[in-house]
Order: sequence, then structure tokens, then C-alpha cells
Amino acid sequence: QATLKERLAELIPAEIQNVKETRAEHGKKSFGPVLVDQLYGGMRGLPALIWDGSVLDPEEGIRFRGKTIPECQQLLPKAPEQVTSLSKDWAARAAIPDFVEDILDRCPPTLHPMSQFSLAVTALNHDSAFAKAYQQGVSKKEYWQPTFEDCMDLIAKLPNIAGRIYRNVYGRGKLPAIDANKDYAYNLATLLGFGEKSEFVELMRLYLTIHSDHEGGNVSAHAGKLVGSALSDPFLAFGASLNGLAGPLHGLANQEVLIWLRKMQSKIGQNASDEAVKEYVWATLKGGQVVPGYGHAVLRKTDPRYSAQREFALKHLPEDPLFKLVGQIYKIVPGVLLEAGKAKNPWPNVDAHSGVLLTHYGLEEMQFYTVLFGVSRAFGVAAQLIWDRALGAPLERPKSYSTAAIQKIFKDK
Ligand code: CMX
Repeated sequence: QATLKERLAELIPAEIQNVKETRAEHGKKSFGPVLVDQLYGGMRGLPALIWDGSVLDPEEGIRFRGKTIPECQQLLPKAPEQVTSLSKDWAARAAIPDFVEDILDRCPPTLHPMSQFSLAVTALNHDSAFAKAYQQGVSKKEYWQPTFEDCMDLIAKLPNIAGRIYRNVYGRGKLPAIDANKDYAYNLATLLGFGEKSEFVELMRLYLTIHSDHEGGNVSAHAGKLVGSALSDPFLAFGASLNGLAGPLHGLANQEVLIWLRKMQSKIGQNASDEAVKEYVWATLKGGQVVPGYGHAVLRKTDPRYSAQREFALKHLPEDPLFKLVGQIYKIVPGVLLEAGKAKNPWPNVDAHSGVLLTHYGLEEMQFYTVLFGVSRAFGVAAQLIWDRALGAPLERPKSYSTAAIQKIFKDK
């Protein structure tokens, strides 16, 4: 049975050929007009990147390698032997260097967990196989191999980093050892102190899968790809992803949702009427703030990642009061956002639901939530970094314009 690396080595030559043929056939074709508004408007909808692991449809949501979330739920895991050998490989690579432990142990508990996470991941570049191979003059054709090793190390070490941050910041005792006979989600849950709760472990399996990838243009994915394009190693590249994920319009939204819900409860009480909730939502908008967990730059329907978590909650915690509040909000917020008339998508995204599930099982420290998002996002970013190096993706360098230049270009047109 082939290892993951051997399988990749089999697939790469055909994919190089596939890209070559695609470029030969379509390379000179136009991909639609670029509007000046797209330059000012955060490049929304601008075709600009290749990303193979997943594709996001505005109506349908994410597909991972062509499969929807429900299809993945049906199909995974289909290869128990491969899963076991991969779990063992990650367990064998899981230890983090002493100096990275020291860095984390010296962080003040007031430093946000995402900043600590980013520091630790960046520091892993100390042992990067890619950086070392590059210094030794490795050929371009071989780039993907040390990148693969770094990506596997990165993924493998994240549970120890996340667990250490959680226990340091929240005083939750000593970190246990990784169990080489258990899967990644179980080990992550155990390092956080929740391994005994089988439902939480199951939640981690769902959580790690649905947060892993959301095509290439979102801030964390794009930041990783961009930095990787300078041949910065996967630790430096993924550090950039984490810094982007830590923003409130992106991954930090899951923390913001919980803070917003708690504030709402303290303001209008536990079992508030629909009217009172609606008023609170309006007050948020009138205060010039966003409703966290709602809206999306690409999606125009309810995020299937939200629906998958809602299904989990309906099965395992239908009576949880906070889950009921999330359900109540789901009925109210889209109407308010539509009436307010600004948001292009009034429906909930992944972050509207995740915190409630974690809270239910006792992981109540909301500042930590985005760290879990980051652990999962490593899978998508790392996979693309390997493919980018295998396919020889070039340095990213789009053209920027000044407003004066735009005015000049269109002066007489
Ligand atoms: N609440 C209030 N206003 C919102 C809104 C929301 N949830 N969603 C969008 N809007 C506003 C925008 O702020 C923007 O206002 P201005 O014109 O004053 O700048 C206007 O509606 C148009 O925005 P849009 O085109 O619909 O949305 P964008 O593509 O610009 O932004 C996103 C997308 C996600 C940043 C935005 O919907 C938002 O801020 N949502 C709340 C934060 C959130 O949940 N982020 C997590 C997204 C998922 C993830 O990455 O993890």
C-alpha cells in the first residue's frame, strides 16, 4: 500500500501534463472583463488564482475535490488502513522543539491565543526541510518533496501547539502525550482535555473537516499561497494564513459570535422574545457594527458548513439553551439584514454555529476558538502549497494602480 507521499509522486507527472495542456489550449483566452470597481472593491469575483483542493459555489457552498459536505460525510473514512498509517505518521511527527515550548510558556496569558499560535508556527521554520534544501541548492523539480515533509510536520505539530496554548492560558493542567494508535481528532481533543467525551471527539472530526478549505481567495488561504509563492517555507506561509484568520471579518468571527450572543443574553435575558432579539440586531447595525456570523464575500445562501453543524446540534444537543438562541436568531437576522439592504448575503456562515457547539461540551473560552479553525485550515493551505511547488507555481505579483493612474487611463474613454 502506497504512502501519501508515494501516491503524490505517482500523481504529479500527469498533473504537470494536465496543466501544460490546459495552458496550451486556453492560455490566451480572456476570462471576462476587469472592472475598476474590482480594484477598489477587494477584488471580489476577480478570477485570479488556481486552487485545486476545493471550489466554492455561491449557491451550493463548498465542494472538496468535487464532493459536497454531505457526500464527504457519507464517504469518509473509506480507507481505514490509509487512515491508520497517516494517523501514525502524524503522531510520530507531533513533538514540538523545546525552544517552541519555551516561547509559548513565556507568552503572557493576556496575549491572544491566535498571536501565540502564529508565533509558534513561524518559529517551526527553524527546522524547515524546504528552507534547508533550498540553501543546499535543491533543484526546482524537487521542491515539492521537502515542502511535503514540512507540511506533514506542520499538521502533525498543531495539536501540541494548540493544546499547550489552551492549557497555558486557561490553567488546565499538564499536557498528556499523543497516542499513536488514535486518530488526529482524538489526539487534538485529548490534548485540550476533552478526549474522554466521545461526542466532542466526533465534533472535532466534523469541525476539522468542514473548516479545512474554502477555495483559494479567502484571506487565510490566499495569504498562505501568496507568501508561499516567494518560496518562504510552509511554516512561514501558514503563519501568514493564521495572521489573516485572526481578523474579525474572517476566522475571529466565531469568537465574536459568542461574545455577541452573551452580550445579547445579558441585555435582554435568557428567553427573550423574537421582538427583543430583533431590536438587539437592529441596535447592532445602528451602532455601525456587523452582525458576526452572517454574510459572506462569495456565498449567497446558508453556508452548508453551518447546516452540518446545525444537524449535529439537532442530533446531540437539541435542548441546549444557546443552541435554541442560535436557531431563533437564524429566523430573525436574515430578515433584518435584508430590510437594512446592505449585505449581499443575509444568511449565516460557518462561524455563526461553531462556538455554540464547543461551549456545550465545556470549551467555553471563546478567545481560543479561532485556534481550532486554524488547526483545520492548515490541511487546505498545506495541500495547495505542495501542489504549487509540484506544479512550479510562480511568484505572485499582480499589478496595482494609483487613483491618479486610473483617472488618466480613462480620461478620454
Ligand atoms: N452585518 C452587518 N453588515 C454587513 C454584514 C453583516 N453580517 N455583512 C455585510 N454587511 C455590510 C458590509 O459591511 C458592507 O457595508 P459597507 O457598504 O458599509 O462597507 C455591505 O454590507 C456590503 O457587504 P457585502 O458585499 O455583502 O460583504 P463583503 O463581501 O464586503 O464582506 C463579510 C463579507 C463576511 C466580511 C461580511 O459579510 C461581514 O462582515 N460579516 C460579519 C463577519 C463574519 O461573520 N465574518 C466571517 C465570514 C466567514 C469566515 O471567513 O470565517
